[in-house]
Amino acid sequence: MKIDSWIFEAHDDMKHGYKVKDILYHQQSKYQEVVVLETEGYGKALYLDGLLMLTEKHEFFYHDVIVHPAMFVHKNPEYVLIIGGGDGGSLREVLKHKEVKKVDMVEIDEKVVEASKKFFPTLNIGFDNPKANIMFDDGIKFVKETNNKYDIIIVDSSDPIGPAEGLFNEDFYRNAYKSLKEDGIIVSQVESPLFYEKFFKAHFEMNRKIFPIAMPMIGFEPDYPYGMWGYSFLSRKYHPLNDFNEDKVINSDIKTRYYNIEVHKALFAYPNFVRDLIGE
Ligand code: SPD
Repeated sequence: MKIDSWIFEAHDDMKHGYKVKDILYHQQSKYQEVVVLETEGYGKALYLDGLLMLTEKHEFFYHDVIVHPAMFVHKNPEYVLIIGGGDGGSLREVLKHKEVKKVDMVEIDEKVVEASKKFFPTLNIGFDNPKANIMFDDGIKFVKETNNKYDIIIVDSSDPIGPAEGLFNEDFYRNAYKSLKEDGIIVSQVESPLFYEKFFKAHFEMNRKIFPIAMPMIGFEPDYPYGMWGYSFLSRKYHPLNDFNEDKVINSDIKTRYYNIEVHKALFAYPNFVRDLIGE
């Protein structure tokens, strides 16, 4: 990865960049290149294999969406599994929910957690929480082998190339389905419908064969190319709108910077090209 006064996440026909002040961490782990930079205007940034995972300034857009809609729709989310999520952002948001009794986090790469512990004080606040159980293991293997049953599974992965590739295939989702209680919900990051159209379409075709409810959430995430970001809401029972009890949000003291009742509903309001992609 080339880093000088600018850093670019480069794709075939476009690139997305930030002005760099300093390189704080640059290591090749067993799995990927892990880089933490101090940027000029966006705080610290985490890159894995040259792809931007987050900036301190804007990570809340992503972590609010990957966590809160499912946590508020579920009637009593006590047991949560996070696959990936080594920066700690999803764990921080899950732990805001008082019903939570235990969070298992399965991160493949210890270096990502190490980088977060050293450089991301606003993200790493959950690692020492007594409800959090951090495991360094392969999430694919974990869901295949575990007998645990979770209320919520959050797949906070990197992109579908490199170590996270297997987190997007059918075997993984069939095993994850079995690791849910009968009213469990899975939320995954599924890239941008503008950028990975075929992948996005295939993800929902595949998951409609597994889950009674498999719906996209379309959010905004300025850290990523194009800004429009997709997540999947895969549910064994609860519908994200019909079973959404707004009072649960109104009566909660959880502070969020992006998520609210109207944003929750808007995540399921699809532009026409997304409707076409998912065959609606
Ligand atoms: N293109 C970037 C997709 C990365 C999604 N995961 C981000 C991890 C933040 N916890």
